[in-house]
Amino acid sequence: MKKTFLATICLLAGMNIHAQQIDIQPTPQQVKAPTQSLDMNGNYQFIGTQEANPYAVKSLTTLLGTETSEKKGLKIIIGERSDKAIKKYGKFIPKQEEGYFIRISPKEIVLAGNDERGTFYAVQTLAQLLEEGKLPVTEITDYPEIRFRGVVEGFYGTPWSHQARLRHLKFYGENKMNTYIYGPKDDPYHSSPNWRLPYPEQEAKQLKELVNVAKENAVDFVWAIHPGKDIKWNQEDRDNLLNKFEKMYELGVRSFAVFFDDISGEGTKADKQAELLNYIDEQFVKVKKDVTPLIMCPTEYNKSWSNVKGGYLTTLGTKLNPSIHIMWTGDRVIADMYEGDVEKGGMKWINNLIQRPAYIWWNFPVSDYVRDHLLMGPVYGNDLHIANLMSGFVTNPMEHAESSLLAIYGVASYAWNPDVYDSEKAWRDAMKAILPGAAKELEIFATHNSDLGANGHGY
Ligand code: BEU
Repeated sequence: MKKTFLATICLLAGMNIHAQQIDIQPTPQQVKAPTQSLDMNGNYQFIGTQEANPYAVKSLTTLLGTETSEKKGLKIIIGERSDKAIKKYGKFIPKQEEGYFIRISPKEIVLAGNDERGTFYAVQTLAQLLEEGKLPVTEITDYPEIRFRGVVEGFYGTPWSHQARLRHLKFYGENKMNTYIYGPKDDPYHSSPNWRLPYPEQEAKQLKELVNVAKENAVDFVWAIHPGKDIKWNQEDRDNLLNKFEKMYELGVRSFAVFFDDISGEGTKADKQAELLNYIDEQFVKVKKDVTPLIMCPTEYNKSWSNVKGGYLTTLGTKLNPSIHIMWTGDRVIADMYEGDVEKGGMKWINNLIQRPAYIWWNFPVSDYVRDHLLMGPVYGNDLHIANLMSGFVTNPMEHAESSLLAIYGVASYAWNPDVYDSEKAWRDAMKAILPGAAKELEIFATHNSDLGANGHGY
């Protein structure tokens, strides 16, 4: 009798007693087990759309369509903590940057971000929850464990195509990655010989489009320069570098990196590098006000190539302005991260020398040292409990953009919520997300393309 009564109430409210299972990528921090699901009948009134992050609103209307009736239909309330529409839900929103709170009930749907990115991510989660016109009745509280998560296009070989980059930026947004560092070694305008010159018109136009698409997908487009092969430590080259950054700023770039990896000679001097970076920080980043903190890749970017007695890393640690991030690939060029200790190695070793948490440049699935292999196996090997020891985690992919998506999906999952990261599950989920119509076939292909073979890095 009780059951029939409940079922009748539920049907009237557009609810089903059978709940969907919640399986979100990356795994949220907290999910209330759903007991029912809600039929989304297409009748909605949106509240808060004027104030909310416009890219989150755009993503919401792409998902659900535009508002159907002003004062009728299911209320969908969207916005950031400080917005009028969201104020009363403030106590439920996590305080972490990019965090969000979702409530799905027959009365209303709340998509509340701690900040603009948080709201965007709330909508990405909603998109994954919506299956065959149904949403689970639930509450989700979520935020990332690692502040900067993403990709560094930093390999040797053919740089990715413009179309591939556009596809990637959308994929990063959907999977809650917030960083794309542009630094393909074989772009002559990123590195020598042309780092001093502006991009030709066509390339500049494409970069401008990438910056805009990154913005729409809640991704920081970080443009990196690699000047160390022939830089002169004089005012002329300082100006050349700042002029190039100005040109990139005009294209819309608001995040910058300077790479000093894989060089020799004059360019490798730590005190000169620190002086230049601090100069850019003071004359450009701090002056502009809307530019994010600089990222630098050191020459001694892994332990096996470091000479502690030579003082390179210690100099960077003491001299570089504290806001500047320092990248690190681990104990070796190709390596996985672990806690370690100050004496022997690992995260604690490097953090102690550079006096800040390292920004991890993870060299997987990059294949520029095993070019006749595709690296499509699962993402594993990094310690699951060291998020607090790093400021960022970005993966260096293969020159094959599409085949790299499997690993990138795994990294997105790891970097958001490493404590519960499940390597095999993320790998299989990635196949379903990337090639839904042929996930089984992709699994066979990827299984046979997981081994690096013998390689100089012993990875
Ligand atoms: C991967 O082979 C790889 C290693 C390094 N030589 C370069 N720099 C860093 O890892 C920092 C990278 O560009 C290259 O892709």
